[in-house]
Amino acid sequence: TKDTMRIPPEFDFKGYMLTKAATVNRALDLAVPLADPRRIHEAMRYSLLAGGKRVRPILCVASCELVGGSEAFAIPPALAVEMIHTMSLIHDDLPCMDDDDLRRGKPTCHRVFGEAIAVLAGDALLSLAFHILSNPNSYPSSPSPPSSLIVRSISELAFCVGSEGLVAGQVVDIESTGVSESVPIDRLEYIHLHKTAVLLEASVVLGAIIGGGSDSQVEKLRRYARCIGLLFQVVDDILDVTKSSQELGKTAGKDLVSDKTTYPKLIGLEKSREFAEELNHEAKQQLEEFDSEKAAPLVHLANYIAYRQK
Ligand code: GRG
Repeated sequence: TKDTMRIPPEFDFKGYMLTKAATVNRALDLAVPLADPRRIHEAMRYSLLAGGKRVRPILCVASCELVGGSEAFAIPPALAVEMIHTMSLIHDDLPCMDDDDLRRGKPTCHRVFGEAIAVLAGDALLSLAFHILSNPNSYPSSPSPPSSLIVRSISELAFCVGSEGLVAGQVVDIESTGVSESVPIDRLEYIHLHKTAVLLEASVVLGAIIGGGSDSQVEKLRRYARCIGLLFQVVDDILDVTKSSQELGKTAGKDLVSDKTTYPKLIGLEKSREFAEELNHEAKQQLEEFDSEKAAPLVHLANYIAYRQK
């Protein structure tokens, strides 16, 4: 019947994520060999291959394939965004920033290799990301993508990491930490858009650019990524409250006693859940003009971010 025809065909999301993550992991492993000096490459590999979910590289590949590009074109930008993600985590964990001992369930880079090597491992990953993205020989396809598309993606990524992107988010976050009054909601949103959404945006946009997407497709996918970036953080805040209240066996969780400003603190749990629903809906609206079968990975990725349990 008409109705059953509208139901999108079955899509094996788990299988999709596992397959793509395995491809990305193999390429990451090859991209950072244990060259000399050994210690720095050990540190880079330690953090890069520590078992992240690979959400950013998978978004990059999915977006490239959605606009009709090949997976091979998306591999260098996918590696680049994961390297930048990892370097931002290494630097974020340093004693001069968040001073964390654990990351992805393992001791942080500076805990294992010392602060100097951890700073340098972050710097080296940032540099390697741009080397891989800009070098036509990194593309496991012949021919490699047109150089005009490569240049556009370099510019996009460079802007997103810099002082109006990731770094801006981190700076405003630092400036907002430890202040006695709670952070206003527009500033909270600014921090999330810059610390989290901007790199998800670059991941999706780089995939769309390198895959040969039109300007209007790139902009649709950019809006999709911004929505899921903010969604990621709103859900994080919600899980913070619900998880800790479960753990403590009462309604008020650790979130309400910690000094971190969160969405549930500012607008309440119910409104936060509504906001998450709206963001998920808005993200999917951006995909409406694409072929629904081809858009399935990005639709499921939005749901995965919205309905995850940790
Ligand atoms: C970029 C030059 C430069 C400096 C870094 C430290 C810093 C500036 C920015 C901090 C960025 C930061 C730590 C953002 C939080 C990102 C985030 C949402 C992490 C969690 O991502 P997941 O869940 O992690 O995808 P996995 O481990 O699965 O990869």
